[in-house]
Amino acid sequence: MTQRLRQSDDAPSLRAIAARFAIDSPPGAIEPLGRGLINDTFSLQAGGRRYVLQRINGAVFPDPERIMSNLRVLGEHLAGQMSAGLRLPTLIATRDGAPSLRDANGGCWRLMEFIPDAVTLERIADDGQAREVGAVLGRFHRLTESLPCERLGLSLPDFHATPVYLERLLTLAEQTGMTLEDPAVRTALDFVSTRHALASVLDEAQRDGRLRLRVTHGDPKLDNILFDDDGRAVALIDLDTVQPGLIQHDLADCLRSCCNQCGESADGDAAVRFDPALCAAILDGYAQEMRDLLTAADIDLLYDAIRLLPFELGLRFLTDHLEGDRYFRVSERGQNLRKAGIQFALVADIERQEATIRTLIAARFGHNEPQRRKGAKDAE
Ligand code: GN1
Ligand code: MG
Repeated sequence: MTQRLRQSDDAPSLRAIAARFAIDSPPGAIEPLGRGLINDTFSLQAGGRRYVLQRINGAVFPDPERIMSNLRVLGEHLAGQMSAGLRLPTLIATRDGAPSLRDANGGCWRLMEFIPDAVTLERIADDGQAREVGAVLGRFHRLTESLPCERLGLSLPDFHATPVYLERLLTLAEQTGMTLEDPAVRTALDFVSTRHALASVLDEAQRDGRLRLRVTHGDPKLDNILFDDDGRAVALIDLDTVQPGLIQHDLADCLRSCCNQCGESADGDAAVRFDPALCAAILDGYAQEMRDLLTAADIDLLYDAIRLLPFELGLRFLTDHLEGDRYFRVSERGQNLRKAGIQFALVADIERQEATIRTLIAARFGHNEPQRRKGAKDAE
């Protein structure tokens, strides 16, 4: 079971850990930071500057040092291109010059600069912000297009292997007959049972060569995008899952997060809905950066990806509920089950709007330039 830190319990040792990093001043106030579900993240003040101290969840990431080496490769690649409008958190080495350290319990810790004058948004307020979201993700993909993705290790193997998630859920459902008495679990499993084929749609396209691996962020949800005072999306944070993957996973995951204005927990009364206007604006921003780098297959699989990503996250939440909430942080029992239902409601709304979404995609990426896109495909 994943260990969780409570700041009150661990404040002195947090300070001792922070002091092992190469910062000029003694560590000051340390407080929990953000809404992440996996790692333990803290804000650290020291000498008038602010930092982010983080323990990487060793139960999730098999080799945390690999994350750090990926970040070094990515940082070096982007170093010359920072004027291109994309900031990433700067890593601070330990006093021994290592990128991270292990505590007495084997926990892996790292320290980053807190990106100043930039904030996350709880929800997108208008199309302008949505366009910015698409543009910053597109910029990340465009700037990393020239970084051979084999230079990155797998920080989280099978992270987007939806068929593996599905198989695991079905096996679990078979074994745990008892939990099926819960009508909400039953409803969720019924929803899944009519959509088995969906799980393999991107996997197959990658295996038969229609899609190729590229550098991906892995978690471009709204919480991980920073905006400056002028409303420009300027930075991507939470880079643990940067690894070779499919850009469709990134773009669709971003749409999954941003176009559901109720949020993943849907605390209010409003029905879960995939907002097509926000989707259009995000695709506009993304197309502005990436249109010329996409093949016909990249575009053809976009709708399927948009439907797949909430399905995949729903599978993961539901599985975690049945396994006893071992992966995603929850504040109460039943939360993962409720969150699975919200993701499945999003899938259903996307299915209802299939024609609209396909039209939005076609309008931005076009089916009217076969010559250029054929050329791009031949060049692969
Ligand atoms: C997890 O830890 P956090 O909150 O950044 C998860 C993502 C999910 C996301 C849903 C490594 O991210 O895949 O999309 O929750 N990260 C991992 O909020 O599993
Ligand atoms: Mg994350």
